[in-house]
Amino acid sequence: MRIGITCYPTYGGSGIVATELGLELANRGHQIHFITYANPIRLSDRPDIFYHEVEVMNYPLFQYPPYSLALASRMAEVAEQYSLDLLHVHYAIPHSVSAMLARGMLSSKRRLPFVTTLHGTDITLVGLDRSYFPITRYSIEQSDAVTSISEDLKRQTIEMFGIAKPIDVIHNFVNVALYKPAAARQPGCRRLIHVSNFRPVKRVLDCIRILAAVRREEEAELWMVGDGPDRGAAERLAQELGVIDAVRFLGKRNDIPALLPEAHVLLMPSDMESFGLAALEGMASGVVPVATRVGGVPELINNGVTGFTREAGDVEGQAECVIRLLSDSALCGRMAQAARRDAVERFSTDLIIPRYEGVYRRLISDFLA
Ligand code: GMT
Repeated sequence: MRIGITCYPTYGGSGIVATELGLELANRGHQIHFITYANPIRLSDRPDIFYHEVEVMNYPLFQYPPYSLALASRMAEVAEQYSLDLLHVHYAIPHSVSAMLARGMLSSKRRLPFVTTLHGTDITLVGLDRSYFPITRYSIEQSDAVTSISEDLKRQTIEMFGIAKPIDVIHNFVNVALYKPAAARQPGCRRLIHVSNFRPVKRVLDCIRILAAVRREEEAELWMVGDGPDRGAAERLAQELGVIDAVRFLGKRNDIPALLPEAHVLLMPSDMESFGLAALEGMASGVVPVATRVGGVPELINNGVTGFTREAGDVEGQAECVIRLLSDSALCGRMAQAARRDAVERFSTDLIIPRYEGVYRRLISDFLA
């Protein structure tokens, strides 16, 4: 199939899923075209994958450059030039609106169905904003197929938007050949890791508080991977709580598969996670997640078996889980193995990518019918 993919090519989870999906689909022989404003991260040099940049012309009259329109034009142009079979857009706003326009622009010449994948904050935060609510609902309803990365997000989408359209749940996936436990971890290492874009929804300050509570009982250090608005506050809090020497802020990194297996425990104290891709990548790497019981996280982490989940904001509870793991290496090892096994058995690319291919085939055959 010839597939156009649009996403936010940034460090957010939806961009990572879209890029990994494109790579995996290309491995399976599909022709993949990324249509975005920048080359997506994790898109290694692959001559078989096309990248079409969306350029947004600025003009003094435009207080807000109309990116959605430039994207729609580019989508239509690429679809026509390369005879795309479909578009797959990740994150509803504004990508599904642009895809809807592109489909309309081409309708007299060719059919261009589009799939919208809902990732989380496109529904739970941004989509609910008064200025975006009606257009988000409309563009989801107008999509030829809709997928959601968890049952919880599907439920929320139906409840909040009253969507009648069928939604296929296709969980996030992980390349278990790339994300795998280290052959041998540094002996005596007691390392916690957090990976995110440091937005308020991630509660990065809780990572620092958890570390401070853990260090009252156990030696531990924390790697903070990523960057974003709450990084400065996290650094200040680490100073205040006297743990700055035990925290390393590593910034944005492209070597996450190499970093993860260097840790024992992954912290994901978010206020909301529609799925929690970072925790899944940790599990595949043999790192036990200690996370919050929010959104789709319970669909991923089996509390007490493949990781621990506590209420959002329960810093003491999460710290206790970390202490249990660090003080009982047999327990930590058992849970790390269970987490890895679960990632392989339920969320590996081999299982999940065919689900997307199934949606594409259904769409194309519906259109041919
Ligand atoms: O939260 C992020 O890191 C970014 C956000 C996005 O849409 O880019 O992530 C969402 O999508 C990820 C991939 O599908 C999910 O694993 C995350 O749980 C989800 N984040 C939230 O719901 C807050």
